[in-house]
Amino acid sequence: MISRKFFQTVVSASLVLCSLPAFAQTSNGNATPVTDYSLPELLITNNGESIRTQEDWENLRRPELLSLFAGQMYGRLPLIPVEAIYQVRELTPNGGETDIIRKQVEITLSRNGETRKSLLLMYLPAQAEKAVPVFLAPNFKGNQTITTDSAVIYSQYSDQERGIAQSRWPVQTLINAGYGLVTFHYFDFYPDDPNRATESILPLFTDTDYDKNPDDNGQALSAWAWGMSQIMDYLQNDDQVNADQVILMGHSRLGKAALWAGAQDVRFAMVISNNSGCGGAALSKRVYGETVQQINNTFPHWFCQNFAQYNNREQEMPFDQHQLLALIAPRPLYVASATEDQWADPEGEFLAAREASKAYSVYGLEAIGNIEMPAVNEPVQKWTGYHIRSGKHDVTDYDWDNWIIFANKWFK
Ligand code: GTR
Repeated sequence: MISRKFFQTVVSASLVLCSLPAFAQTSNGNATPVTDYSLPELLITNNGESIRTQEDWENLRRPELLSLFAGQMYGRLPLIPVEAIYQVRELTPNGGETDIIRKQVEITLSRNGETRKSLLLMYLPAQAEKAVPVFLAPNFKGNQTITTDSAVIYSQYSDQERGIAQSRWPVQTLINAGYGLVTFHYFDFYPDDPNRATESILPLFTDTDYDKNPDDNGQALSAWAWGMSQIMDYLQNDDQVNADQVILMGHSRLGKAALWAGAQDVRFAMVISNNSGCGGAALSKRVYGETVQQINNTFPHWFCQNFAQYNNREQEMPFDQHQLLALIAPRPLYVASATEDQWADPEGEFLAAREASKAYSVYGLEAIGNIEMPAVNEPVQKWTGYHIRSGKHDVTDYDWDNWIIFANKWFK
């Protein structure tokens, strides 16, 4: 639990940002006012010191914020190394017929007498003369669902049909742009069900009985983020991948996990959040769309137990999601929203990204800055990027095209 003194310090350091009320549509169609709220300061430490330099940000404020998110929201996992074995299960080099290399790598992770496996599906440009930048993006339904390619090995926890999710995965577009794609089924690290914790990676470290665990123990979001870092370990060992140019992309709940992974693990060179909403890029204190109570009740296995203390108490939270986005600084960050995804609060996602610009300014970098919310389908791309596209909660070619343009700014 946070101490009262700490809480008061943070509250007194708050900045009143919004005293509207603006009116908003929630997913059930009710117009609800966005309540008055104030955001905890980004660049003032718990002791009230102002952060002006890169060193102070990295040595003082960044660790405080990381610890707050770990202790109060996403939970902690022990930073104990596990034994990792990498095995190439299938490799199709360019046989003259295609410009794509397909590679499927199994990662076996062991500790504490427990073993878990994750299967990576990789597509890489065959013409590349050197190691390539890659998008690392978990999939929802199994590797075989992202393409109709019949050589793709089924992910262990999925029997869903080949190709059913292919509209979200423009493999050829990525290859043409010179990028590789690395994907895996997120169930590999925690099958997304509160009753399946024993099948997750948690038993490698800890008891899965919630009652026996400290309230800051990580659950599914932590496990997914941890998995992303394990994959990063593998990518650092793969000569065909430029491990200094790994772009982590996650959609929706996987956008939440990608942000948490990117915040903790600075090896990810760029992070993209797509429609990540509550617990992702959206400000919780706006209480617009999905609320803290709704997310904790529907998904009791996502966050740590401590997070439930903020159910219906968003204004008492000593942190908010602009601070999570700031933890990506100085690395490029892109936040994407969709007009029909009001459940994820597009404006709250934008405002968090805008506030996070302050952390980039500490590095002298021009992030999206203090602008108004951009018009629909008019991306803003500075050191950080943002767009709101027309349409629903989804991953579309429009999103990928803009992420490629953004990635090209840094990696080409
Ligand atoms: C919803 C959830 C959101 C988002 C979404 C998804 O049911 O309320 O927070 O994570 O699922 O992951 O598709």
